[in-house]
Amino acid sequence: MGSKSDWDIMKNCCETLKSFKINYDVRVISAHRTPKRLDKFVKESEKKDTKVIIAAAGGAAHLAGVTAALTTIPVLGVPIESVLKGIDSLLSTAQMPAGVPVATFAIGKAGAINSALFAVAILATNYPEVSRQLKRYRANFEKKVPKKPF
Ligand code: RP5
Repeated sequence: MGSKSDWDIMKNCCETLKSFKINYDVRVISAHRTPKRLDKFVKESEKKDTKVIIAAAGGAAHLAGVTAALTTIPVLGVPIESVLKGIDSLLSTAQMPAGVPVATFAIGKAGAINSALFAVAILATNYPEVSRQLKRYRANFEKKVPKKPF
């Protein structure tokens, strides 16, 4: 995430990954404040055979796009709420010119959780146990939705 201030939202992403027993690492890395740290992180991620990178940032949110430019590891972008209510973050993350994609999620908590679930779905294509867990999660999810509103 681009700042420590993003953690309150991004902890929801980590909790979701944890619930699927997915190994993850959490860093504060800013594309504009710590560009060298970003470059180092991406190089290390490639060496470690990291499968997915989730990048969360707010405002002029270029973290996901710059990360995607440095690697072919799939990059999932989470726009963080900002003074413009996250619309700036959403557009900065989603509106990548053709050639370097960032899979972009909803602003804030929903995006944080869904980015984790999407990472799980990517992993599920190669790891049958993860696929089973995801199917179980969806089945339970459905049970929680009441059939009537009263
Ligand atoms: C972005 O600027 C960060 O991702 C954060 O959402 C926003 C504000 O950062 P702070 O000023 O709170 O560190 O780069």
